Amino acid sequence: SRLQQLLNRFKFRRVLDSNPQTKVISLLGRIDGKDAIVTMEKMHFSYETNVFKKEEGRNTPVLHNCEAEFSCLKSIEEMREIASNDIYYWGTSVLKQDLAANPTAKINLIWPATPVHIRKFEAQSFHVIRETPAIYRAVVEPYVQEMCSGNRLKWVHNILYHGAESERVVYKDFAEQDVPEGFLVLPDMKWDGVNLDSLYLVAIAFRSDIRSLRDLRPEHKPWLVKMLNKIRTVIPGCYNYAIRPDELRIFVHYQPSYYHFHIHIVNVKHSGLGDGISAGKAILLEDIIEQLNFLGNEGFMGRTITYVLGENHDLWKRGMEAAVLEQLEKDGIPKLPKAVNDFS
Ligand code: M7G
Repeated sequence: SRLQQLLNRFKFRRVLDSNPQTKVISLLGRIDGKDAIVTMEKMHFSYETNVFKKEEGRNTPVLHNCEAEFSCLKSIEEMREIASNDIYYWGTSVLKQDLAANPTAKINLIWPATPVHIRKFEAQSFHVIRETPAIYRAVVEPYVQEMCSGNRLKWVHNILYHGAESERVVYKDFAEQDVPEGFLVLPDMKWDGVNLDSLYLVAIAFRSDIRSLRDLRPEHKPWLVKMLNKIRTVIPGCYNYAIRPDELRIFVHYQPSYYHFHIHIVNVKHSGLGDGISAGKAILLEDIIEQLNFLGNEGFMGRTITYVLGENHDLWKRGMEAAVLEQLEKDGIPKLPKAVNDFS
């Protein structure tokens, strides 16, 4: 495969980040002289599966809940006991792997990676910041405009208009493809496509006038409600009803990485996603819809939004750092005492 060929030419430079809890490591390197980011994630276990089975005397198949072929214990191939003590036993094992049903790891490659990508993946410090409408207009909007130009949204346009990943689209809302209300749903790049416990889909709107949460106004409410309900109606069926509508965490990021309106759809069980679903980053679509009842005509454009921003994000140096210092002072939060470095 093309991915395999590219990875074969990968020349390692350094580790960008490594997280033993999420079992994710991100490496920076070069392929053919251009920057490349490889992210590897150890996959979770599978246990149960849902299948429809034909039963005697019925003409509609019945949904069966059963143990998956590669469920945790069934897949043990080799085993070594480390120790035991009283009623406690522990050891390590090698599990049977299968590329389709039980892969070992998920691998993402971004190539050629831009400096914005590299900074996003790199370990960094985060700050809670308050973005007022005035700061949005002065600092963020010009940045958003820059991010909308150039090639950064190419992958989105490829999906919407050029058939990229088309065989993976699980739902497409079409009256006509170019109807501004339309959207489609497909597996997110973050999902391994196998394990439903970590189900991660992304819904992408066809319209391009909504760059982020900030552009949402009360007139968009019916459209958002329609998408929310369509998603909850259709997605469980796409996955054999192994997931219920109320087990989908449906949210939007602020700040997003890509300024074309899209919605994250994730199994509620799944929380091992870095900061992707934490407070200060993910906002439930339900809450967005509800807030539009109260925000007045300009919608989110008139609201102060508090969120978490990493120091590597361009917005930090472009004005957010200064804004935070100003806000802390205005709120009367005491300045930190100057620390002397005493490590020796
Ligand atoms: P975001 O909130 O703008 O950025 O969401 P984030 O990456 O910081 O969460 C964009 C979502 O689209 C993310 O969940 C990405 O994993 C996903 N995504 C990004 N790209 C480049 C692709 C792609 O090419 N295909 C698919 N299927 N998903 C993508």
